[in-house]
Amino acid sequence: MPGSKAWVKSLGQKPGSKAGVKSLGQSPGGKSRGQRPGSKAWVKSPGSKAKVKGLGLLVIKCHAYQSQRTWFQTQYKGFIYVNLFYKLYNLIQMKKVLITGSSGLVGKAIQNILPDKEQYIFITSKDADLTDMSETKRLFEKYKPTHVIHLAACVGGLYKNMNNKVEMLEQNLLMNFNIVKCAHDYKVEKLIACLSTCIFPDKTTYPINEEMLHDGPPHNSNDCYAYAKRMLEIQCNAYRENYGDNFICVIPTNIYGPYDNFNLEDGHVIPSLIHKCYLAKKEGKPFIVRGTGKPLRQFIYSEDLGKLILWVLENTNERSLILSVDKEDEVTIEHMARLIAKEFDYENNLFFDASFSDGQYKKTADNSKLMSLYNDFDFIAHEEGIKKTVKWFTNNYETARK
Ligand code: NAP
Ligand code: GFB
Repeated sequence: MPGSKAWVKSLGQKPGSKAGVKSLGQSPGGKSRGQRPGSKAWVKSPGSKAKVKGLGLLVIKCHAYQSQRTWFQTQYKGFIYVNLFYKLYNLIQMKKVLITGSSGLVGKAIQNILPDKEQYIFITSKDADLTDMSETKRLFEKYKPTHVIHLAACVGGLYKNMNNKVEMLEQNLLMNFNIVKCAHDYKVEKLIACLSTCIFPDKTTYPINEEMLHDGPPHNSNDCYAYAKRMLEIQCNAYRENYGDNFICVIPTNIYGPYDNFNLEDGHVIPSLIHKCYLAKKEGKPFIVRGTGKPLRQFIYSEDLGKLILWVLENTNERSLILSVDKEDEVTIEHMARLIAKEFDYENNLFFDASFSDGQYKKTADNSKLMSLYNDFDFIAHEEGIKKTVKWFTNNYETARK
């Protein structure tokens, strides 16, 4: 076959050489032996100049092909060496990023966007109950992480916070205390702890920024969760000041996206309303939105937040940083409820039940510090984020948390 080693080998021989002649002789329907290529008769025969030119071109092509092949082989070998070197470099760098809460909304988003997961260790409560110090220690002993992204928490929407204050306080206090202490004891190079804008003071001026965290009590609907998160910030700062540990806090606003908790009672507003609208449409019932729909929120899509957290891991050691869309993108609960109803083509069946609490009216966050560090970040539009989340939920209804 042309281009095959045998074929190239045969053609590589100079015309008139034994091998060359022999192979030529064998070509299907080949010429009679009298007009052997290169023989006087052959040279004299009509069109020989063209034949010679053709042959010449062929040889050049083969040589070109051969040198191309060699070039590719060299490149490929080069690629192997670079790849090997990169792997060795990472090994030497020994960067091991332990991510707690990996099965959650934000943890899954980070897993989805990470091109190369080699350096990352994804932990869930099945690996270790982080409220238990001995289990947390065992985790650090086993993996000896160089970096930690601490996402694990006892999390829920307004109604879960209002009805499970002890759990929200104790679970989060224990997990956070154990993680920060182990991060120090195991000499972690960088810890990213995750707070929330709902922990800022309720009675304050807007927009709120990173420095205003302890300027007053949080909203009473989530005060226990809020104080547990405030203690996490205090603990990180204590290690920064006393030991110079690079422990930093990121502060997201309300997050939504695939893999969220779509529980009708405990979930945050967007996943709960997506589930409610799904059922309302299926059963032909009214789509009930709790409260007045007037409260204001800034919503960030989970994968946008994932990208920002990975960016923080590599690019900044700011003590605390709000991760949010602009304050101009703050919207009412009603606005998001109508986007959801539109996705289900169920707009005309949406009603508000003001007998339910509205919770905090607003918690407008100032993202100018983030924008001063990363000003061209492209946040996904609410319409597109809701479309993706509704699609994910309807496609994964059987397995979704609910
Ligand atoms: P999530 O979906 O509820 O996931 C929570 C994660 O924590 C899960 O992976 C869970 O593991 C793990 N976890 C819970 N209890 C644990 C325990 N005792 N031991 C070990 N792991 C445990 O949470 P999320 O919405 O992704 O939130 C991620 C972070 O962002 C949290 O720190 C949260 O406070 C913060 N935040 C969330 C929002 C929001 O709107 N969702 C807003 C601002 C800040 P299992 O699945 O194995 O139980
Ligand atoms: O996301 P969410 O539960 O919590 O949103 P917060 C609550 C707002 O959505 C309130 C309205 O104004 C509710 O009246 N809402 C309407 C609903 N329908 C529903 C529904 O079916 N379910 C829910 N959950 N809300 C949380 C804190 O505050 O913010 C958490 O409690 C956490 O600790 C989270 O930090 C980010 O935005 O009010």
